[in-house]
Amino acid sequence: MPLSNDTIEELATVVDDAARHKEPIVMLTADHPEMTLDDAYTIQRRSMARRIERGESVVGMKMGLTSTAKMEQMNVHNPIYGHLTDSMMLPDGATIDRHNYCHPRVEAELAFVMSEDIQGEVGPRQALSAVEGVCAAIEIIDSRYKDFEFTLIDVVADNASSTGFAVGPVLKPAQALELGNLGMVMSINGEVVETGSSAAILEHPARSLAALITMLAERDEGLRAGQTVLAGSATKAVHINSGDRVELDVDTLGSVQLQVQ
Ligand code: 0L1
Ligand code: MG
Repeated sequence: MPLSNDTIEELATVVDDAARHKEPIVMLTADHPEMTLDDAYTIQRRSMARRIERGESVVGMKMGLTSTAKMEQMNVHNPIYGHLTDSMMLPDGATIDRHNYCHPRVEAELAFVMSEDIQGEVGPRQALSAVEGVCAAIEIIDSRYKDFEFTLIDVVADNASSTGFAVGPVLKPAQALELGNLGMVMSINGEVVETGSSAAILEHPARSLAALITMLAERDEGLRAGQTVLAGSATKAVHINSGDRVELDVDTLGSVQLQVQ
């Protein structure tokens, strides 16, 4: 049986407060084992509604758990999505404060910038036709759950751990670029910590974009022109600490950096 509206609102407040105050919480399914994936996506949307009431705006979406490495790390088999707000956007080269996070990690990603609204069940080619440009991106994920103990349903309710992202220069048009097998190298303080290929992002980043649009269609939603979409990580997530300089280089797309203080 789905959770009642009151319980959904209560749990949306719990995850929203945890993200706002950086206070880790016990996974929601511990007290609500009956929670479904659909409930979790509703909780995610209700927690976004709370952010919007506080003045934030949704600037895009992210795909999560897209690589085999990440799926194995999480012991799951399907990708998920989350919402990105303007408060999560960081300029390329930004300095972030480690103390503003619970247990932050970074992921090596690609991002799409949409040129048109798009909604419905689409394939990769159609999804790409609504894209203006593409860029290298670092995502910061920061699960709000204590000791990283959570199920897939908990992660979805917690907006897929979304916390921050920075993108490099946007290259256009995306359709003219070969995106299927770009080398991706993530370094911390000049030392390579993860290497991968864009092929690891659901086999092709455009497949990830199409999967997102198709999942959103289940709720009669779509993407809007101008939104940014993080296609998902090509590698495992890496913990960051004060003093770290994180750099991601992507073949032909260029690089993006973050500094942790
Ligand atoms: O971006 C993602 O791949 C979602 C990660 C969610 C789980 C985690 O916090 O590791
Ligand atoms: Mg990610």
